[in-house]
Amino acid sequence: MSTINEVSSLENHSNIAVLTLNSPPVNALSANVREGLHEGVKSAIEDSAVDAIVIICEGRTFIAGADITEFGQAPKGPSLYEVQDMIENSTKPVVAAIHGTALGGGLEVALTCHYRIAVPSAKCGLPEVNLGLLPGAGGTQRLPRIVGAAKALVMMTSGEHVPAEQCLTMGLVDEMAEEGKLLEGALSFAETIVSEKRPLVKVRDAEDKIAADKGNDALFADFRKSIARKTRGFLAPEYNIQCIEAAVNKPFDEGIKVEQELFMKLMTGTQSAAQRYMFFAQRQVTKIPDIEADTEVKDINSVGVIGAGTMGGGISMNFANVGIPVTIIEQSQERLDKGIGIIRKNYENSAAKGRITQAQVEERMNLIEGKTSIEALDSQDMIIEAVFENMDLKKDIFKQLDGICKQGAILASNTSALDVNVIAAETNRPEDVIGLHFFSPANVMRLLEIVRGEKTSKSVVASSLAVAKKIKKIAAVVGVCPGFVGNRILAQRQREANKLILEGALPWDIDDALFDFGFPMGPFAMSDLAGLDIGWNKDTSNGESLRDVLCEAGRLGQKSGKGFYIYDENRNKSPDPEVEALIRKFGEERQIRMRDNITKEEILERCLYPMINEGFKILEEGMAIRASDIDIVWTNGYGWPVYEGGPMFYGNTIGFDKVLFWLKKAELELGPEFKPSAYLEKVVTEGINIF
Ligand code: T1G
Repeated sequence: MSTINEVSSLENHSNIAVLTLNSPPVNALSANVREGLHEGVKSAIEDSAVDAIVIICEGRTFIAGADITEFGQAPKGPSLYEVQDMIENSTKPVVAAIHGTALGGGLEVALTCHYRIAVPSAKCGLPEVNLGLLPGAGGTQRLPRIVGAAKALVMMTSGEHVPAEQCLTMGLVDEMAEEGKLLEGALSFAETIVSEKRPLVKVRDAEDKIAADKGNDALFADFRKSIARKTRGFLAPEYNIQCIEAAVNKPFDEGIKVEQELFMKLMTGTQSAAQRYMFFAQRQVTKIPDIEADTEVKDINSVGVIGAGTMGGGISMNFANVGIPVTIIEQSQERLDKGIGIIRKNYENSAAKGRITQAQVEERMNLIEGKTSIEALDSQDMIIEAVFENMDLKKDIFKQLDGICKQGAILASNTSALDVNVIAAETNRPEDVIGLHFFSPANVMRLLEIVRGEKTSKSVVASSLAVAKKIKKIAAVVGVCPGFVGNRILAQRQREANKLILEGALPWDIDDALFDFGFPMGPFAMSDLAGLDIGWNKDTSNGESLRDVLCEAGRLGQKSGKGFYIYDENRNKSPDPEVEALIRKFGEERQIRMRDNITKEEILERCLYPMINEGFKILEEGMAIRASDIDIVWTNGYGWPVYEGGPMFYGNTIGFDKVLFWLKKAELELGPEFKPSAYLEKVVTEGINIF
């Protein structure tokens, strides 16, 4: 065996040269890996004893893409194109032996090999779209030539990782090896290729799969329509489609030019910068500086949930979905049956949509047991309280749990705003108490705020992070403060949105501005969806607030067919002049001077800049570990468009100095609520990088 460089080696197995890459964690195409590939294939080609070459990787996976950490750096070593040319133009067959995930540039390298073999557990994909990019090493031109335009459209705009069996069916993989025996399988496959004198298949020359789609504009038009809603605001999906159109309608090399031009546009744009930032932010968020790697992580093999309402039901489904038995507690059998009935309905809806099988519905329902006595929670590893937001009720429940639950059980509250330290103080084991703030619908929303109390043990935090990963949540560890991170920042936007409508901006103007920015819905449409009467009491209502006025007018939101908007029978909303009149009257009665020159830009500044400012206050107070954690919370729980990177990344994109200047001006003109965070001032004056 000869070492090519620190991440690659070459060894002849009789007449087959095996080029092995070993560059943890995911054999990304760093300069070293590219050099290893280039030099390894070159010397194997030059070795007269060699008839074929196998490229294989050590570690958890085949090449998982270009090395994203090298983006934006000065290029070193051979380019990916040079590597691919060396492989594709080899005079000896080159076989890619795939395990783990062959993704992005990794699959593009494999597509320049003449043959591909994989183990059944392997997956292949071109997920560059998730980084705001497109495959920039020929993948946009080679993939359609192997799987056809229709499949390439789905793979490249969804970024899905396609299982090996499907890859074999699609022709993306030519041979399957036995699980765990990839090298043996690859060597015998290479032998067969040599002994049967099989051709050096260059994917770039394959035309049969795309021939049928030439000029088929309807295919692309229909596909664009089918993903329009899901990809609203993103540039990359459209650019991926344009590359596939080029692959179908242009010669290979011209298609490559289209790919290169559109790739550079995305690579140098803010969207991809934001999405790459979010890629690493998602990997950083689980790293808690003061929690060592050897911190005890408790096994959570059974869970208790208190409350079978919307949150309790959704939370329970997360655990049943991954095979963890759940005991749900409700005050009455009737409420219990209602709650469990809704869980079954949700599962059956998923089965009806083909997302799960009926057998899985029964399997999960069998993992959910209902009880009407809290005494039943004496053996579970974790208990999650999900009753309505009332401190006295929660304190009482935790006092009871303290006397019932086994030692070492994690006692969690799903409170979305209350003080977890006060709740923990009701027990003799505050170190075992933590906040687990799920987002509604809890079985769908990926975000989980893990609220670390002042006495919460490191083991309980580490165990909660492990549980979050198990139930496929993106978890951020936050401190105890009103509204934690998400709701605390939301309050800033809500306050300004409510003030703006009394200054003359109409609810739909504000919603449109935030919708166009990329939020799935504006604050007023959101309020109508949730219901304007949450926490409203008609007996005590006195028309003091606009919400009082709307509710007193029977405008409770979607559920009453009208709120800030009026709704048709299909719940489609439209602006309502009656609301405009109500708002104007409300303003006149309070001598509020309204103006009609509030621009979209002003609405965005008024709604977004205070959010960024609050983010700085949260960092200042240590209520979040990193700025990127705040962005994780807002992109995964509150609809901040990921291609804008979250409030903190967005603030940096537009310039924290600009945000500071705006806040200072607003503080003078509009009030002390705009006072800039001291930390923001410090970051701007000292040029501190908060990322
Ligand atoms: N470059 C650099 N580092 C990477 C990386 C990459 N491509 N992929 C993963 N890592 C790091 C990651 O930051 C983490 O580091 C560790 O590896 C484990 O990752 C020309 C332009 C492969 C499915 O988009 O989807 O090719 O935190 O925690 O859950 O067309 O990583 O430990 O320090 O995610 O087992 C296209 C991205 C690139 C795939 C493994 N490729 N990676 O998941 O582990 S663009 C991708 C993933 C491209 C070409 C274009 C996943 C994974 P740390 P992890 P995992």
